[in-house]
Amino acid sequence: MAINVFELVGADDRRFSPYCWRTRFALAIKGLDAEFIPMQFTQKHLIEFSGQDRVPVLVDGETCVHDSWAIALYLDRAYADRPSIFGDVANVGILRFLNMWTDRVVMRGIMPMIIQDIFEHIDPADQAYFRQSREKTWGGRIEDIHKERDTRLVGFRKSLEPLRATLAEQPFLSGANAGYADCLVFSAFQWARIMSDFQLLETDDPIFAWRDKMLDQFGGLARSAPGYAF
Ligand SMILES: N[C@@H](CCC(=O)N[C@@H](CS)C(=O)NCC(=O)O)C(=O)O
Repeated sequence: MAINVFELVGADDRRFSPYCWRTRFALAIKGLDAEFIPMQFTQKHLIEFSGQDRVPVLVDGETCVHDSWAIALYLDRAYADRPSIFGDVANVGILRFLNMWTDRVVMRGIMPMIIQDIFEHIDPADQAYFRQSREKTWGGRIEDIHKERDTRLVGFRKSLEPLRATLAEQPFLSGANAGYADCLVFSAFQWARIMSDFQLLETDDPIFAWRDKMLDQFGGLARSAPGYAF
C-alpha cells in the first residue's frame, strides 16, 4: 500500500513547507516512494483524522504519524532494512539539536524577511488566515515587517557563522556526503527559494555553494520543485 503524505501547497503548486521538505528528504534517504497530497492552510479538514492541524502528516497503512521529526524516526524504525536516516543511535541527539537550530534560529531568521513573499505566493483563499495568524505571531503588519528585511539580513547572515565555518572545512554537515543533518538545515533554504527571490546568501558564501549542491541531491529533488532558480 502506498505511503501518503499530506503537505502544504501555495499558489502555482508551490510545495513550500520546510517541515514537509524534511519528510520528502527522509523518504528519499530511505528510497521510499510516497504520494503527496496537497493541502492549503484553509483545508485543515483534510488532516482532521490525525487529531491535530499541522503538516506533514504521513499515512502508512494503518499507521498515521505527524511531525516531521516523528516521521523520520518512524521511517527508520518501520523500514530498518533500508538506508538509515539517523545512522548510529548516538546521532539522534545531535540531529535533534540541528532540527531545533533550524527551527529556532534559521527559520525564525528567514521568516520576517520573506513573510510578504509567502503572503503573495499562497492561494488568495489562504491570505486572510495567513495575515491574521502571522501578524499575531510577529506582532505587526506584514508590510511593515517586510520593510525591515535589509536590516535583518545582516544579523541573519551573522547567525549562520557556525554553519559557514563548518562548510568551509567539509563538503556537507554529515561529512563527505549529504545526510539528514544537511536536509534539516537545507529545508529552511528550500522553503525560502520556493516562495521568495530575496537573496539570503552572498554568492561567495560557502553556504551558498553547499545550498547549490543540496539542490542536486536525490536526483535534483529540490531543484525540480517550482520555485526561484538561483
Ligand atoms: N514541528 C512540526 C511543525 C509542523 C508545522 O508547523 N507545519 C506547518 C507547515 S510549515 C503547518 O502545518 N502550518 C499550518 C498553519 O500554520 O496553520 C514538524 O516538524 O512537522
